[in-house]
Amino acid sequence: MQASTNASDLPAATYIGIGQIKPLGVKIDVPSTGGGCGTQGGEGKASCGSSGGPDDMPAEIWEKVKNHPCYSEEAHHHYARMHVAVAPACNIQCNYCNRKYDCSNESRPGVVSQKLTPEQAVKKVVAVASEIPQMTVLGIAGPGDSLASPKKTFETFRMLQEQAPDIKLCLSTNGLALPDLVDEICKYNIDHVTITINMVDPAVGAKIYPWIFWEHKRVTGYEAARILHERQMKGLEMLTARGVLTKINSVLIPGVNDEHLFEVNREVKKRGAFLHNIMPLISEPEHGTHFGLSGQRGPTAQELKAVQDACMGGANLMRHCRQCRADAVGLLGEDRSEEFTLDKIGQMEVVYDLERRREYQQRVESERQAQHDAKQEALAVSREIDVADDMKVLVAVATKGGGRVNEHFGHVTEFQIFEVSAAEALFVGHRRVDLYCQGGYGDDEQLPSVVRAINDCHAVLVAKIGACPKDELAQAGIEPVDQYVGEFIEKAALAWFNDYRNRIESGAVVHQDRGDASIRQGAYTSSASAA
Ligand code: CLF
Ligand code: SF4
Repeated sequence: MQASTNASDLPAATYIGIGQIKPLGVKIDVPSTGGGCGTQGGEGKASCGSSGGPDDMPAEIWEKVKNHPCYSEEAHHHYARMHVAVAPACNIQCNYCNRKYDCSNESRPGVVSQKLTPEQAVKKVVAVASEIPQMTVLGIAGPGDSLASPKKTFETFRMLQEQAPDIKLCLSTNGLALPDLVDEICKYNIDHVTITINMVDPAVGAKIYPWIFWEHKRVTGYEAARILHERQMKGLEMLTARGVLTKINSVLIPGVNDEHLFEVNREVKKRGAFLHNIMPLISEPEHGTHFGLSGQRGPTAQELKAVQDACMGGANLMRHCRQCRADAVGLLGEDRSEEFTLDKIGQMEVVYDLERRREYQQRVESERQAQHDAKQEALAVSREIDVADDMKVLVAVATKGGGRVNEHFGHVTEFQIFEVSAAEALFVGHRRVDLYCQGGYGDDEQLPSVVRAINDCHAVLVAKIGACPKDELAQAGIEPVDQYVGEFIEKAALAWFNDYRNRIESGAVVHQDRGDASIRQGAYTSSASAA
């Protein structure tokens, strides 16, 4: 197992999570009072991975994932990550990429990052870590491929480790250069590596990659995909052998690799991948990509879920990816990069207080423990109820973080989606929407698009909602629920579900299946998310 200095500096905690966490963006005060698994062999329990807890995996794995918002679904409610755009070059071409924008393997088209030198990048990370104490992970994810610019990538990690040893290091790559750089990855204690693997059959790969740059020349077609595939598999095996946690990102491209991703899932599991993240293709003509211009569409919400569900039982699935940009800052689903431009950092008084970060994160741990306990209690109650069927429904939740129902319907830019049954309440995805509330008033023109985004849900849990959206949601067959304000999400979702079942039984409501929903395509601007 690879030695890790960055993870071991964090306080030992029983479970992860948020004490009196303050809203992101608020400076912390000095607290007055203290404040999966067999993953390496791919033979772990089905429950481990992104939704797993400390009981599902060896302690050393838990230490690595417990506060990584991408590797632990639970952590993503509480911990933030940031990216620095230090790696501009790329050594392959993907049909869903336009180099004008960031690498779509780990971000999305439509926004361009401010490129940084390693020195600028480290300065930025330290500034962000001082302001956002729950920022625990630095990722390098472009804007090209992190390993196509290895000097810049590793120099950034090296310098950061000296200045901020408690921050976990993470990188994302297409895998072509990976086998040659595994030693460097281990040398810098990079515990988390993502490889984008869209195929294990070069015939499928030839439809996704027009060329790669290999041994000083451009290679095209089947041969290009074959080389890429071999390098990806070799890199994954080498990382597994060294104890580095690997996540596999796959872009779901309907009609190209949708049926093939099941095989990808099995092959990466065999080689020890910790997680498999199946992401929707983002493809619009205005992005200028080959797929965008040739009319290749992305999947619907139900198509994505169906492929993810079909892969259950193989490599553990990540379903909370936000396809964030190469300079993203904040909780997954929010983007605070505008607050940390080089100009603004230059004016900040930066004090990196490791002790204060630890104390803050301990409060996060308490809150996470409370969320975990609340879910277990709610599940125990729910499982007592005698049910004859295995009904499952989707519920949309308005939250601004902390794992609670705490957002006004009109302020939502992203709903979290939970699948609820008598036996579980599981996060299964998110849906981006345009803000309904504009300048204090509801924008009725936005409502249909919001309804479309959660059209497959039976209810939406909110902290508050106005009369007009309430009526429109009800007419669409989605129940607006505002009686669980401030409650932990899973507890609230299970309570609503049990109440819903009671109403079905009493004849007060008739249960009906819901239709499909749309995944929002295109750019996700920081102004929209910050509003
Ligand atoms: Fe960044 Fe990626 Fe590390 Fe996370 S993102 S390099 S593993 S720290 Fe996370 Fe963003 Fe999805 Fe990536 S939500 S795009 S999976
Ligand atoms: Fe674009 Fe990333 Fe593919 Fe390179 S690896 S072509 S930057 S999507």
